[in-house]
Amino acid sequence: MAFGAVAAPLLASREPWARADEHGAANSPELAVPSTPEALSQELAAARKASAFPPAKPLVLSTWRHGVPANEAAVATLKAGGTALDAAEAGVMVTERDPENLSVGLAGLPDREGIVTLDASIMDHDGRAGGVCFVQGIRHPIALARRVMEKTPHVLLAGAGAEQFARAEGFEILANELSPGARRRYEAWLEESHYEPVVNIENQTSGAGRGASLRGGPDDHDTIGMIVLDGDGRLAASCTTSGLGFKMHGRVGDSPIIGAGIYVDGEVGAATCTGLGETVLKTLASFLAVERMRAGDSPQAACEAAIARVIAKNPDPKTYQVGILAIDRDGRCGGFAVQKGFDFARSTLDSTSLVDAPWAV
Ligand code: SD4
Repeated sequence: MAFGAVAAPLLASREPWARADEHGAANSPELAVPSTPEALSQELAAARKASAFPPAKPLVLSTWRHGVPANEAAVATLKAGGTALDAAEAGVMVTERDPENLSVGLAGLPDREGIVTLDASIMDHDGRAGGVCFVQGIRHPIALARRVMEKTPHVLLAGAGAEQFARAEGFEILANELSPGARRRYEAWLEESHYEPVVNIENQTSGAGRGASLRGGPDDHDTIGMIVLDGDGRLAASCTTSGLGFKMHGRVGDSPIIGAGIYVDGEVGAATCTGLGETVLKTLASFLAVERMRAGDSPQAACEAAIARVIAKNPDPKTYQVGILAIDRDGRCGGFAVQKGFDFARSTLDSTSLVDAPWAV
């Protein structure tokens, strides 16, 4: 797979998601946009040799623009003395509890039966991992995933069994009611009951794009994935989602699967994926990216290699989106996507910026 088709500004800046003075992104010298085509192609070449960002530690990356407030919570956790694992959990909980975010947590889009089922996973520096899938009524599936990691001999609990464990751990199981936004979308979807994933739907169902009209009704991608390197050099990753909107009842995506939605190797780096989970499940793209970093790739090159594999193994890349983020233990980072439209939040202790990822096709 050649990446000659890459035409996007690698790691270029964009309009800040919120006020520049709030997030510190707009005038950051590390995010200068190339002003001419020549400058752009030089930047492309340079950025593909090494990440356009200088290494940073601590560092937090998360998927899509809803990652901006999530990153800020993760950074606050680090500043308060929390570990990478604490930050990865606390960060995505912001997204899980946003009652208006239709893409993560209980307010998310339901499956075809009108039921919201949630997937989440978490992994730490030492290779410990936990996940839950196909759970209902859990406000913070990421916290339950951490509990699976810390309190059971297992890695993944599903459905009723995961809920039983949640009850035993004192989690409240909430009634399965659709949020007003999700109900509206579901009712619109029922009119045609046609399943067609929409590329980059996250940015229409969260943050500034929330409320924008959606093509044809059916929505699909719903996830936040976060990777964290803390000041002590410890890594962690988390991922939480309501999965593809209007999926079949019982469908589980890549997000709770270690190696697919997230992967961490404390000696190497961490990665997380978002997008059409079936394509990621078939390629274990997060694991692949970490293995590429182990073999010497920069995080950016590792992300490009993982997306190349996704495209090689899944036909018609114009019909789906996958985005991947990676960091290594030195605080270098990368991001890449199958196609245009994937953005991610990058935070140091001092500032958060929203970054357009480069893409392949
Ligand atoms: C899934 N990967 O359930 C998730 C959805 C997603 O951006 O990431 N959307 O397939």
